[in-house]
Amino acid sequence: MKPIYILNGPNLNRLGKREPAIYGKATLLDIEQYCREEAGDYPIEFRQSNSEAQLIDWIHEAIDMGDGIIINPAAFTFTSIAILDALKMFDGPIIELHISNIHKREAYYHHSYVSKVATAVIAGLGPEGYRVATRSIKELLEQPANR
Ligand code: CA2
Repeated sequence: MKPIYILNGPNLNRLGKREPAIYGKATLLDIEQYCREEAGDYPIEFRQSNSEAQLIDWIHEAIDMGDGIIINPAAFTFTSIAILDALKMFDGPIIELHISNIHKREAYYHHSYVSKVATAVIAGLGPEGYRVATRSIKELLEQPANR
């Protein structure tokens, strides 16, 4: 069993401190705990960075060492062809995750580059979406085609 990489993009280290109506009250540490509970024996690498380059380096690490990727690229979702290119090299399942329903929001949140390579997209379930994503990626990884 190789780890599931759970990667979080810019500003998500501030969760729980501002805009609880949109992003909920959970901190990123709370969310990491939800993922660990849901992952059980499955190893997870839970990380956050405000830097696009760092996220790309972690995707490269996941290409070499990981079974699956859950990624909330935050604002890079809508801007980063570099993250898209890195994710294209990953062979396993990729779940794109957003805490809010990006499609209900301003037009600049409507076009995701990452969706082009995502196996599945979860948006609008709040911090609970991370539990759903962790459960779902484990189920995807049980399917022989994804291993
Ligand atoms: O809903 C999501 O998870 C997002 O990926 C969050 C991003 C936003 O750019 C995406 O459209 C949707 C923004 C994260 C901002 O993080 C905050 C953290 C604490 C308080 C306010 C914002």
